[in-house]
Amino acid sequence: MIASKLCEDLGIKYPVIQGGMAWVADASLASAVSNAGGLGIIAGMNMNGEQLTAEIRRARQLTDRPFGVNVMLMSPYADEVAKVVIDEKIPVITTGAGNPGIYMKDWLAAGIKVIPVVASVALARMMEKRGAYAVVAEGGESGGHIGELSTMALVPEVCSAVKIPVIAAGGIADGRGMAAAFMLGACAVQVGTRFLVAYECTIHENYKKLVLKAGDRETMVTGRRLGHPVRALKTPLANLFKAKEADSSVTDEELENLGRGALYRAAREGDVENGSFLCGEIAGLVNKEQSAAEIITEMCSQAEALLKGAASLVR
Ligand code: TUI
Repeated sequence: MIASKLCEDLGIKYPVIQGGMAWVADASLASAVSNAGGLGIIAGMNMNGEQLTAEIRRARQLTDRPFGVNVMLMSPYADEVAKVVIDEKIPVITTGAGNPGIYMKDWLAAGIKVIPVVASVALARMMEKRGAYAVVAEGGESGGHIGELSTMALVPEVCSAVKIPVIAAGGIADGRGMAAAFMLGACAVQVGTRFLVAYECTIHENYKKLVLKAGDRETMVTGRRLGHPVRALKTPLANLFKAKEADSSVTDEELENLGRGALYRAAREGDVENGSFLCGEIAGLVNKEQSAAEIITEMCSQAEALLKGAASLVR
């Protein structure tokens, strides 16, 4: 059984945390992951306070197990979401796309375990000082908003810099990635892309089909010019965005407008032409639909077997 102290602290069976994916991570997926023994996460990114409260209550109908909320710091609703997690007594939150410093004091006073997603050693250190329970070290292999470093370099660098638990993310979709993350010093993994094709994931069928058929070179990064690089599948919108980004006659505002609503169009409407299908590099390994429980148990049993067998590699 692959487990760590983090599992005990969070009240989960397996050290697998679900990514807080905008327009994807709803009560259905989060409750399925929590029921399977992982930590389900509801994305706060695409909801105002009222909508998030309703989604949290829906998840409570679907599971008795602990689940968390992701606070996306670039969201226009971040302030409302930051308050709802306290009012609703959410036990654990992850944050993304920024520095959650301004909310930390209130969250910690409410007894919430705060797990910021970081893309650098500097932010990991700062979060440890501010009282974070753990950090997710997320490499640029991930889908969505990314930093500069790869998982292979970021995870051990963060592990060496802080004493709090480190959760690895970015490019992890099977037991091999999970075992490697443990070898780099992580004590849990955060998984996004593989959960996109879970039966309990409610995204549009077109999104699932694109992920299932994607090969190793079918994601790309756009948005660097705007200061928020995002990894997504190479679809018509991503290619158009890239072309416009390189064109100095296109203003930043025009670029922002091109991306507006694109996550919704992908995840909820399955609009292959005009949607932005956020997805990690590991999509090439994600080839079958399964339940969240199958995904988690398969990953953990494979990682356990690999870690147990690793001694045979050393003479
Ligand atoms: O947040 C994510 N992934 C996301 S958020 C998202 S929604 C979005 N939509 C449009 C544009 C941008 C985002 C889709 N995917 N992952 C966590 C993450 N956080 N990755 C990288 C970071 C990060 C980057 C820089 C965290 C902090 C940071 O710097 C903070 C600072 O002030 O030092």
